[in-house]
Amino acid sequence: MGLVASMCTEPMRRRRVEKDLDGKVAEALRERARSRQRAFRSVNSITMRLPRFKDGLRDVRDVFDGYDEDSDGTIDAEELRRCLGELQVRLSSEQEADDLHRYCDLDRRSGIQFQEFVVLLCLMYLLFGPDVTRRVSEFESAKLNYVFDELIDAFIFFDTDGDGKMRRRDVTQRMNESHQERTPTNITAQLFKEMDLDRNGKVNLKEFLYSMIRWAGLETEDEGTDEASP
Ligand SMILES: [Ca+2]
Ligand SMILES: [Ca+2]
Ligand SMILES: [Ca+2]
Repeated sequence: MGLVASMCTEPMRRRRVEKDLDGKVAEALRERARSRQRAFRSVNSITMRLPRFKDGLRDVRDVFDGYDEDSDGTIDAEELRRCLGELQVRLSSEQEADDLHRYCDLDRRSGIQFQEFVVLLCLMYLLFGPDVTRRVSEFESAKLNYVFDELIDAFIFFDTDGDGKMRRRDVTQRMNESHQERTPTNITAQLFKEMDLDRNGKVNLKEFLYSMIRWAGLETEDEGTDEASP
C-alpha cells in the first residue's frame, strides 16, 4: 500500500478497532448486568469506596514493573504481547494485541503507563474472567477481583440505558438522585469533561476506569500528588 493511501486508511482502521473493542466491552457489560444484582444505589456509596480501590490496586505496581522489562515506565507493544501471553489471554493475532495496546493508551503518551495498565487488566478481567487475575497473582487475585467487580458495577450504575456509554445526563441524573439538593450543573459538567478523555460526548468503560483510578489517588511514578479530584 502506498504511503498516502496508508495515511488515509490508518485513522479509519483505528476508529474501526476502537468501535469493535467498545462493542465487545459493551456486550460483556450487558451480560454482566443481566446476571448480577445491582450493586450500587448512590453516588456516595461509590465515592466512599475510593480509598479501598486504591488499597486493593496498590500491589499491581509490582506486576506492572515485572512486565516493564526495560524499566522505562511504559509497557510497549512488544512487552504487552509477552504479558498477554503469560496471562494466557488468547487473541487471534499479534495485530489484536497491538490493537489492545492502542486501545488502552488513553493519555496518548505512547505506550501503556501504570494507570492505563490497571485499566487494561480490568478490561481483561471483564472480557476473559477471573483466570486473568489468578495469573496476575495467585495471592492477590481475590482482592483484585473484588476491586474490579466494584469498579465495573459502578460504571453499570451510571450507564442508565445499558449501552456501554455514559452520557452527561446519566451523571446528572445519578448525582441528583443521590443528594438532597440538586448538584450544580457546572460540577457535573466538569466531572463529565474530566472523564470524557477523547471529548466525544460519551464516557466508555475504559475512560471511566481511568478516571476512577486517578481519583482514587493511585499514582504513577512520575506524577506526584497533584491529581485532580472530584
Ligand atoms: Ca517498557
Ligand atoms: Ca499512555
Ligand atoms: Ca469519550
